[in-house]
Amino acid sequence: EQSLDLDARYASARAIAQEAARKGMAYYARREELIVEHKEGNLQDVVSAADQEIELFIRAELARLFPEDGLLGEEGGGADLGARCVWVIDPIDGTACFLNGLHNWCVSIGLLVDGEPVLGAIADPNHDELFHACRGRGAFVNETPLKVSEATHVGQGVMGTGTFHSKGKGNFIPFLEKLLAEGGMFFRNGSGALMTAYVAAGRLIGYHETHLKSWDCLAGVVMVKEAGGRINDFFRNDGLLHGNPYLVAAPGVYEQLARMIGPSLDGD
Ligand code: 2AM
Ligand code: CA
Ligand code: CA
Ligand code: CA
Repeated sequence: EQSLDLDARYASARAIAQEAARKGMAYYARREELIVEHKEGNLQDVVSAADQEIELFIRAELARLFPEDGLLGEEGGGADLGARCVWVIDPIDGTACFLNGLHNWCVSIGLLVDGEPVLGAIADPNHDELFHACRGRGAFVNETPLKVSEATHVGQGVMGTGTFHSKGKGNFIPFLEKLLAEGGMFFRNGSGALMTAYVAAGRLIGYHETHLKSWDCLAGVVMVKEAGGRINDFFRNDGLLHGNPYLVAAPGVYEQLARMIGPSLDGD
């Protein structure tokens, strides 16, 4: 079996995410000048030159360092997805926040090895937080180790939740009603990657979206697992390419949340 330099990939993921986040801050400072396009006629699904140019930067760096690896990015699509290592990139997660001057956006870079999420880096330049994890080595924010919440009931903490893609949208209000009925509290900041990292950090007890894309969560999923959390069967049925319903949570509340969401969570 061909040897794999995971150390180099982990270090590069962190360095490139940080550098891309620095570039993001320069665009953020002049966000009012950026030309904004709407995707598929959805007025909320926005993309700017910052998204496109930062993704090109990340792809070029990864292709230069690891020319045999595959790439999948929100803006640039997939290339060499049959490769042993596939990078999954969201150049700006939280573009709607970014363009509106809300500080909740980040750069997310994750890596699949043989189809499994193995490492991730999420850089949030507004809060000077770099979340990162590599399988078997723990999860961190900057140098501090991460651990999921110890909550055993949804009434004991804050739950992340949201809905964006039209798929599954009808399941959102029923979930929210059940959460509130159980004494839960909800939070959303517009970045699926940061919400996922916050679960790993124990700031949120869990995070559920009725439908999420793999580039929103792949890097964070490694962090949640390394920090002791659980994830649903998100990658089933081509979830990597098309997305699926999503739940990450602390182990003490995972089952309770999965029951509230119902069979849509891991169904077809
Ligand atoms: P994006 O900024 O990379 O498009 C889940 O909420 C995901 O949906 C977010 O991580 C975000 O990724 C995307 N999204 C796009 N527009 C959104 C909006 N107006 N509000 C919330 N999420 C949005
Ligand atoms: Ca987007
Ligand atoms: Ca995203
Ligand atoms: Ca994005």
